[in-house]
Amino acid sequence: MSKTNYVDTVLEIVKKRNGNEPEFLQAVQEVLGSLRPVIADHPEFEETNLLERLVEPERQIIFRVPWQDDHGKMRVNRGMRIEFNSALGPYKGGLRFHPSVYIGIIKFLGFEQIFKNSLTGLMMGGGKGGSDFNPKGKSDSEVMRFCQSFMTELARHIGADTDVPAGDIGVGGREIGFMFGQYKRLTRKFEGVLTGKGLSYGGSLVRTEATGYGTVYFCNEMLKEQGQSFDGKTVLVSGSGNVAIYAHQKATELGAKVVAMSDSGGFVYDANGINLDTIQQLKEVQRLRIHEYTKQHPSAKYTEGFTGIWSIPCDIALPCATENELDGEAAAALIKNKCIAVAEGANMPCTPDAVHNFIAAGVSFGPGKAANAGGVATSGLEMAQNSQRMSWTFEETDQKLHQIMVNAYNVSKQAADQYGTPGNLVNGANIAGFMKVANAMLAHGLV
Ligand code: NDP
Ligand code: 2IT
Repeated sequence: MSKTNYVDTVLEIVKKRNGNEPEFLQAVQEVLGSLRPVIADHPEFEETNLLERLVEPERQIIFRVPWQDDHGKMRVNRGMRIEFNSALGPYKGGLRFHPSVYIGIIKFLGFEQIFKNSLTGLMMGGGKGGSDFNPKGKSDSEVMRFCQSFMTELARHIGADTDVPAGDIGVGGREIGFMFGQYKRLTRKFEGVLTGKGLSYGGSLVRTEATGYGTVYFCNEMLKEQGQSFDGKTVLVSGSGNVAIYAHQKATELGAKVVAMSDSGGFVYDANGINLDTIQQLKEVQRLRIHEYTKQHPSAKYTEGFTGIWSIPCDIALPCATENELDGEAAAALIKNKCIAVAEGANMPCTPDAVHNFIAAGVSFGPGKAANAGGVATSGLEMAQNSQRMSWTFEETDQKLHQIMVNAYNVSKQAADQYGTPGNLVNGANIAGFMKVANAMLAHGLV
């Protein structure tokens, strides 16, 4: 088998075994596509079938989650946890509660997480989990009963040194609290088994803000490369959840104006800037839809459909909602409107066509596995604080987060240079993330 064919051979195997999981295939194709020059340089990876091992999760757990709704009716959802790779540490990654969740989504997220966690420089393996449970419209009691049932099964598989879940779409502080309570009750252990915990029971300052802040810190490094900054720039932020809100906050702090935000129903646009207090009240406190925003801000305009946001002229775009929310056409519109930088706050929000268009047009592009690594990095800092039984100040933690993001940018940029595609942070992040994991796997022998 020739060296250049090794990647194609593995891709064929992955397609054959996971043909009905398009998101997982997309993620694997992107990473392996970047690795061709590395594989050519390192015959030991092919000799040890390292890629075949890398694309197969170490463990996949799928379970029934029975729960009772407020009317006493028995309901059932599917729960899952993919423990993908533990070469660098305990499995680490979020839980997603959304009706679209199935094994292919969790595998794509778990696969991305391996390289993302590697890029943080902290010792964390890759994992992901979740359920097709839809928290929208459910009462707090229903969410609690679901979380308790979900944890009743999950508890036997996780632990502070084994597998440490956190939040993702549909899982925030409320859900983490319910799951932590149930874990503690079942195991009689008060330990750092989840991150994103409340500050009163072992959470870390900055974890709530971390993904959004980190994305802006990363994007700021991309802008510096062009001799630019956030100051005075017009920014689009898609989504209005955890990542989007704190991306808005940090971009605004650095002098930018965020003119649009969205949810799965549509987007609001206001040339004078989107008021973050109103968004936080609507989304974090009241859990309402974003169209409610215009009631308080009549100058803002609501448009149905969440993809239209990308046709608004901007300097910087931060997709912070969900996978494949920004396609080739949307990228073409952003390029036409002279957008200079795109950083992915969400996981895989840009389709392969969109990424291709940005890179071909010379738009500075920050891939999610590097640009949104701030969330899991700060989860790693939460684990460190839990192990020490200490907590650090906001400033100290934020400084560490900032340094991790600058470092993730630098290692990605260096790897892109070293392997012949200067400026291509997609290749750079994939290669830099991969090398550390691959070398650890080699050191561990046949695992
Ligand atoms: P939240 O649940 O807090 O918010 C999600 C936002 O995205 C909401 O505005 C939601 O709208 C929108 N959204 C979700 N699904 C869809 C969809 N299918 N179509 C359109 N819009 C959608 O989640 P997060 O902010 O935590 O996560 C956002 C993204 O960031 C995800 O890709 C996640 O994997 C990624 N991420 C999160 C990290 C974290 O620490 N939380 C860390 C790194 C990445 P609606 O309310 O209408 O559903
Ligand atoms: O996609 C992600 O990196 C997350 N949802 C955060 C994971 C974590 O363990 O903090």
